[in-house]
Amino acid sequence: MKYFFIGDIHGCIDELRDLLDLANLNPTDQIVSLGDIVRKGPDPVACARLLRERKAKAVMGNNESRILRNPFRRAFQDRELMRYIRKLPTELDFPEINVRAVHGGVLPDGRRNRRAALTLRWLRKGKRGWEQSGQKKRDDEVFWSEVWDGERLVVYGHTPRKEPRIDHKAIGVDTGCVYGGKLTGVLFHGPGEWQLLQVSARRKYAD
Ligand SMILES: [Mn+2]
Repeated sequence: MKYFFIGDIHGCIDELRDLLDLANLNPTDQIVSLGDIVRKGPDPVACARLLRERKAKAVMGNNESRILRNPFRRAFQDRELMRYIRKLPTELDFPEINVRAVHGGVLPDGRRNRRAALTLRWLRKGKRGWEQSGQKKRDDEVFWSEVWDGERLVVYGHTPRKEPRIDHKAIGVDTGCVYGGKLTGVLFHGPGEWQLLQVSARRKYAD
């Protein structure tokens, strides 16, 4: 059984289909979305539907959380999608491959933290050690995955980059598909045995 973790989809249904074709999974393999399935891109409802059809698991992203908080963002008016989003956990743990899946990141103490799970990027040194900072880097701040040294390999999205970011104990796979970049997935054959798979965005859907 393999596990396939997919970065920020943002409604990019064509690229999601392309990536799943490329992965060529067996029916018993497990698909896991790393959150931000919705907003910005062309068809979030189709993406959520396809993930459900493939019995995918998913963690909540800050964009799912935003839709739940703000009734005016419930523009999809799709009750099935809203029900799906409401049930998403903030983290998923896969002891069998020693992986922890989260949208944003994990604080160095390793404790479950909803805010970090949804939005973590930069850490600053506080009185009691590292604490979560803002979404843009300032002086003396470090990206959380640079200092993460917990038991699990953390697979995450949220922070778009040209290429996936590989750290000692973390793999970041948001490659900005909705901004015209790539949709990236990481396929685990076993603990520590993984490969990156990517498809290019067919076009730029958002700035
Ligand atoms: Mn995000």
